[in-house]
Amino acid sequence: MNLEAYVEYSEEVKEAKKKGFPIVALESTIISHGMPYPQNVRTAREVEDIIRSRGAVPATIAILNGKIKIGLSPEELEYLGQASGVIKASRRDIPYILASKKDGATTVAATMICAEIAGIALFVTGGIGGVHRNAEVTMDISADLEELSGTSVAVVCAGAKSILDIGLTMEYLETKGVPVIGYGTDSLPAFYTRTSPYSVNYKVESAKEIASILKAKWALGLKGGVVIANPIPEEDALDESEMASIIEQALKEADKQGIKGKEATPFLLGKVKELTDGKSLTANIALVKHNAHVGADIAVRYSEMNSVGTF
Ligand code: PSU
Ligand code: MN
Repeated sequence: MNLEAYVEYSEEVKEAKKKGFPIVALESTIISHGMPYPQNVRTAREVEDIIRSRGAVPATIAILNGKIKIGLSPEELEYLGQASGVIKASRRDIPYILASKKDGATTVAATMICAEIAGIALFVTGGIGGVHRNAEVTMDISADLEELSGTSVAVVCAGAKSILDIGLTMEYLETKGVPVIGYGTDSLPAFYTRTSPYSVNYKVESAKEIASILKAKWALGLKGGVVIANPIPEEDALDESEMASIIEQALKEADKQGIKGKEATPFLLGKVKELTDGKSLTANIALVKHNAHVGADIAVRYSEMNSVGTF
């Protein structure tokens, strides 16, 4: 299969691949649809720097002018952060965007696909998509969950946001055989808050332990992803009951305006930001940075384990 027509690596990532350095993938929907400019570009840069400072190489993934980019230049990042008309790209959108030479910001699902193509095992983001509330009527279930079932990339996130039905999201992941590992926590984090009424499958305390879980899963040929749920730092967490009522309000507003499909998640994120006077954005930035730190540590351990060839 000749992928050269579709996939392009940045110099930094090309070099890292050649030398066998640990690499961490980053998504771009969070940049184009998840945060406003200029905080989006600044955060993306800072997240990349955190990954470098922990001894790994960042690879922000997006589709630009019909090419999948594994690693973005500062100019490309800036462009993506400001451009309008960038398509939110999940699995189904990739072929059209490539063929029509358009721009696409990759979701968790699409970033996992591109990371797997690039041979990158670790991926850091803020929150994954999931089963939306009322999905028994709307059937709105994020393609992120399907991707986690079959694409072998581990995703570090801050758990599932309560704009989703967290319980149904956990059930779906169980059905699909996706492990949900808590990093230092028994409780599944709910993005803005450190806990939720749901438990993770397993609590682990170190990056090394997570790396051995990944190694065991993929050594056995158990295809698919792993969710590594890393709680937002204590000092950045938002108040649980306040967030619950704000999310209710955002969901009502979405319903009133008839927001559906791929617009739902960006709309809800924007509404929550508005209703918290920007506090949700500050929390979002803090948790992504924390995830970058943890994700890089796991990538370094995973890479050590594989190069030494021990169990
Ligand atoms: N959750 C967030 N921020 C985000 C997203 C989710 O807190 O930016 C983005 C991610 O790119 C995720 C996508 O993959 O939304 C899920 O969209 P949907 O629910 O339409 O599948
Ligand atoms: Mn959806």
